[in-house]
Order: sequence, then structure tokens, then C-alpha cells
Amino acid sequence: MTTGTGRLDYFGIDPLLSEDERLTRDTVGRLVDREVIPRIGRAWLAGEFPRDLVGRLGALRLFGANLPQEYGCAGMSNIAYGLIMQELERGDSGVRSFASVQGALVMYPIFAYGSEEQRRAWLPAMAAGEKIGCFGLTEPNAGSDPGAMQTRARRVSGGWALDGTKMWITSGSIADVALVWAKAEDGVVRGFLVDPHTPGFSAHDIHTKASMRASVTSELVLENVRIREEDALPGAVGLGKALGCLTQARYGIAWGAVGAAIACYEEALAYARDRIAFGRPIAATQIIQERLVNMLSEITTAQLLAYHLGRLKDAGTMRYTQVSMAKRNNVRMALRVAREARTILGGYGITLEYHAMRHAANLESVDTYEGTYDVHTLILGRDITGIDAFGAPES
Ligand code: TGC
Ligand code: FAD
Repeated sequence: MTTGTGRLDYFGIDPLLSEDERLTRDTVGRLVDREVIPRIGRAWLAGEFPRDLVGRLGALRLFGANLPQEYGCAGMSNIAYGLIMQELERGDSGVRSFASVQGALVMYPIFAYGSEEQRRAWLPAMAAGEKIGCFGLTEPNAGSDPGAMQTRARRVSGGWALDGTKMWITSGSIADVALVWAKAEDGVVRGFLVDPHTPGFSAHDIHTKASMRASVTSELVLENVRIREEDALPGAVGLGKALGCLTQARYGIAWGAVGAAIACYEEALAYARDRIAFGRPIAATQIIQERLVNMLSEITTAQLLAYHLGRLKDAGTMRYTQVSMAKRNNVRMALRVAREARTILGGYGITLEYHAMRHAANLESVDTYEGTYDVHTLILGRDITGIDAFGAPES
């Protein structure tokens, strides 16, 4: 049922992986077992992102690991990249979230839409974890509908001036560079690399979270922030470019959610074997066995979905609607598994000495960000019916 390293593999996916992919997963898995899991409950309770991990992960070139080696990245397959996300989220969704934002939402657009100078300036340092990025798309009044953003970019001599507010920005106050999306005077959305030390820029952390507590989440305020022309991403023109970044991050989340679910399932299985009630292990009861079988079946289905999505991405044939299906399915699956695990753990399950409750709380955010479950339903609904059900039709 498990692989040599103890990773859950009921359907024998392990032999389908390359040697490099297995090695990557096991290396990250050991790091997470040693450096994340023993202390993450305390960090979560304290509301602290374990920042020292950034250098550890960077030393292994785990950020933007599917980007090319010529920019200091690891040049791994998309399956290997997905396995990294799975292992990080087996530790905590906040740790995976940091890596998603760094790699998929900041490094990827610099690679895909940036100039050669921008790539050389940022990608090697970000791959090594020496520089941190954040991605500012969402606003206080524009989340699911980013096209309704209010942040504005005005042309000024030598560049641009940005005004607006971004909300719920992962790594916002610890970033060395903020990729901010703003609407220009012609109504076209553009992406800008903003130095947080620029006058008029400020970041304010959100401290009242009951989810993603081991992750920094901030509000960004931009008041007449002046950007040089060379800090605009030349290819980041049009809302579709911002949405293209989301596809990369959602791909990683589809894998990451599997990791969170595995952590919860393995914890619940071990507990059920040990916990005695009515004179026998609770694992000996039919109801607990059914819960565990349902959890394992759901995880296995999600693993197969993620694996095949990865092969499509490696082949260059993946569609963004397929990513929506995998993100939607796998995150909701993980949320169900985490809640079931919490139930099996009884009263102990509400503490942070066990992991299920923390994962369940985190997964509430994961279910919402990068497109809510319902938004992905509508993306898929539009794809299969050809009818847009998001809002009022244009007059
Ligand atoms: P729509 O007409 O759908 O799209 C405009 C153009 O973009 C194309 N497109 C995509 N391209 C690549 N990837 C995608 N995912 C794409 N989605 C759309 C589309 O084909 C079109 O191209 P063209 O050439 O025809 O112009 O635009 P819309 O305004 O109707 O969009 C609706 C909707 C709901 C699909 C979209 O806006 C959406 O996905 N909303 C959800 C917003 C969201 O996910 N925000 C995430 C913010 S970042 C974040 O949460 C980080 S969390 C931290 C972490 O990742 O761990
Ligand atoms: P809304 O869009 O207001 O949605 C509220 C509810 O209405 C949802 O249930 C939604 O599904 C539903 N709804 C909306 N439209 C429709 C419709 N047409 N039909 C049916 N139902 C609908 N954003 C970034 O840009 N960068 C980040 O780094 C980032 N990190 C995040 C980290 C965390 C911890 C969280 C919680 C969020 C983060 N986000 C980030 C923001 C995230 O992407 C948004 O919260 C998400 O897109 C939803 O937007 P909203 O919160 O404004 O909800």
C-alpha cells in the first residue's frame, strides 16, 4: 500500500515516476518530516511563518523548480514540481502557499512575460530563496472577478504611477518584489514589478486569520507609486496574462491538496489502530473502517488526477479548464478527508498536537483562493455548455 519511503500509494503510481521524480519527492519529504512537521503546530498557533525554511528550500532549488536551469532554476519535470508541492503541503498549506506564490505567481510571469534583463535580475535569486516575491491581483472589492479591479496605472514621464489597494496578498509584507496588476488608462490590465521601498507603497499584515496562520497575508496600499518603464513586464498585457499565472499555481495546488489529505489519513489510520474504545481498537469497528476506506479512495482518485494532469502539462497539452477540475476536486477532497480525520481523532483532534484540525482550517483558504470551488464550477460549466453563467451578459 505504501512505497519504500512510506508515501501513500494504493494504486501503484510510484513505478510510473522517473528515478529523478522519486528522488525529488523523497528528499523534500524527509525535509518536511524533519524541519516542518515537528514544529508547525506551534508556529501556526503563534501566527508565524517559519521563514528560515526559505533558505533551506532555496538551497535545494525547490522554488520555480519547473523553470529552466539557464535562469538558476532546477529545470525539473512538472510531475517533480507537483510532488514538491505535495510534500510541502503534507507539512502545511502555508508552506506550500509560499512556494506556489514564489514559483508559480512571481517567477513564472517574470520568465514568461519578462524581459531578458528582468529574468536575469530576479530568477536566480528567487530560485535560491534570496529574494521573495508576492502577487497582487485580488482587491477588497474584486476577488473572483479580477477584471473589476480598481487599481490604476497612469503613464508618467519615464514610466508609470500606480494607485490602488490589493487584499489577501500572501508574503505581502516580507516580499522584495511585488508583482502588481493594474488597469491602464486604455482599460488594459498590465503587470508591474514594484520595489516595496518605493515611496507610496505600504504592506499591512492581516492578524485575525483562523486559517493559514503559518503564512503571511497582507494588504498592499499603493499611493502614486512611481514605476520605471523597465519595471513593467513587457509581455504582461491583458487580464489573460494574469489568469495564465493562476493556471500555474492551481496546478501546484491540485498536487498540494493531496499532500494535506495524506497527512490527515495517515494520522487517522494510526490513531484508529491504537485508540481503544469499548474494549477494542476503534479501527475494528465497521464505521471507522468505512471512513478510512472512503478517505483512501478519495485520495487515490485525486492522486491519479494530479498524476495525469502532470503528464499532460509535461506534454504541453494541458488545458486550463482541466486544471480547474483538478484544483476544484482535489481541494474539496482534502477538506472532506481532513474533517473525517478530525472526527476519528475525537477530542484530541481539535488540538494542534495532531495535524488534522490545522489542515482542515488551512484548506478552507485553499478552497477559496486561486478561484473558489464555485468559480471553478462555473469555469467548467462554461466549458461544457458554452454558456457563461458568471454575471450579467454584456448589453
Ligand atoms: P475570461 O473571459 O474568462 O478570460 C479572459 C482571457 O483569459 C483567458 N483565460 C485564461 N488563460 C489562462 N489560464 C486561465 N486560467 C484562464 N482563464 C481565462 C481566456 O481564454 C480569455 O482569453 P481571450 O484570448 O479570449 O481574451 O475572463 P473573465 O473576466 O470572464 O474571468 C472570469 C474568471 C472567473 C474565469 C476568472 O476571472 C477567474 O479565474 N477568477 C478567479 C480569480 C482567482 O483565482 N484569483 C486568484 C488570485 S491569486 C491567489 O489567490 C493566490 S493564493 C496563494 C497560492 O496560490 O497558494
Ligand atoms: P468573492 O469573489 O467576493 O466571493 C464570495 C463568494 O461568492 C464565494 O463563495 C464565491 O464563490 C461566490 N461567488 C462570486 N461570484 C460568483 C458567481 N458569479 N456565481 C456564484 N457564486 C459566486 N489573492 C492574490 O491576488 N494574491 C495572493 O497571494 C492571495 N493569497 C491569498 C491567501 C489567502 C489565505 C486567502 C484567503 C486569499 C488569498 N488571495 C490572494 C485572494 C483570493 O484569491 C480570493 O479570496 C478569492 O479569489 C475569492 O475572492 P473574494 O475573497 O473577494 O470572494
